[in-house]
Amino acid sequence: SGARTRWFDEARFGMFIHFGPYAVYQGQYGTCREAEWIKRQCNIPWSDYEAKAATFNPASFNANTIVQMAKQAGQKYIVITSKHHDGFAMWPTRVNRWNLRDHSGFSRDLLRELKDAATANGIKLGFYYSIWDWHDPDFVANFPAYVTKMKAQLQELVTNYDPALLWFDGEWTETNPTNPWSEQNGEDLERFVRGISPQVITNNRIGKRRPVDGDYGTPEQALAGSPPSAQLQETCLTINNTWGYAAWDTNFKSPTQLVRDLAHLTSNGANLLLNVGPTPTGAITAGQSGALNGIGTWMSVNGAA
Ligand code: FUL
Repeated sequence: SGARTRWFDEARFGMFIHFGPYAVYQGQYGTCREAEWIKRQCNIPWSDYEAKAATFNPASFNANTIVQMAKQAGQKYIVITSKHHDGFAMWPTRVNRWNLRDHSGFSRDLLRELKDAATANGIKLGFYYSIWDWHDPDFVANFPAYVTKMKAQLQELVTNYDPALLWFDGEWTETNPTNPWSEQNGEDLERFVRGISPQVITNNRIGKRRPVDGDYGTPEQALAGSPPSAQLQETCLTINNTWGYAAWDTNFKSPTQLVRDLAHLTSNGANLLLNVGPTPTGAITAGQSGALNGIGTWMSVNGAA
């Protein structure tokens, strides 16, 4: 795996993007506050969530602006949510109609735009893909049928967009005790995606986070020196508190803090995947772009980018 994962090991710093129809709620449903988990944590009925998703109109999403923002901050790769736990596909999948093209008035293909802008700027693009799917009844009712659909979606993503990396999630049992995802499912999925793209990198949540699952470990919101590991490591952090957009979450870390976190992680051989959560129109808030700008300033002052 050495040659295959080299770019990732050298990249050190990437941008995570959490974007989906949950952003339309802006972090609030009645008095309940949540972000990308709002459907589940705030008990929103599917009828409400689907109606809200139909109004999703990310017209201000500008792939080039986002890529430039990442680039000036010194980030070498971007990982965007292609499908989060709500099951909503951000690309025009043929597997179902629960996707941005078929379930909204918005016809652009944001993943394609981001791929093109990233490629033009020498930035690698990866996709987050949630195994856990709240929307598809087969996740609970007929898991093998669900897995078949999941593979069909991944086949689309890998063949149509040639992602450099796949960031799986939702394999756990902590908040989902009946989650059927197994070590064997993970190994099978790894063979499947590698069969389509021999170069693609995967994180350890493709399986059950054993050191043999995928290419790298994924500490979340945790800086603490993970014990020396057999695997590459990538810590993911939010700039404020939430992954998805929440209008009330203005608790932004300072550039100083973020540079410190980056230095801490990279000096321990880990990558940092730093998240932004665009607003429902697809804009990056001043709090988040300001933080990235501040990191970029430090990078250029110190000759690091
Ligand atoms: C977690 C998810 O449940 C969160 O919503 C977020 O995507 C984070 C990066 O991973 O497992």
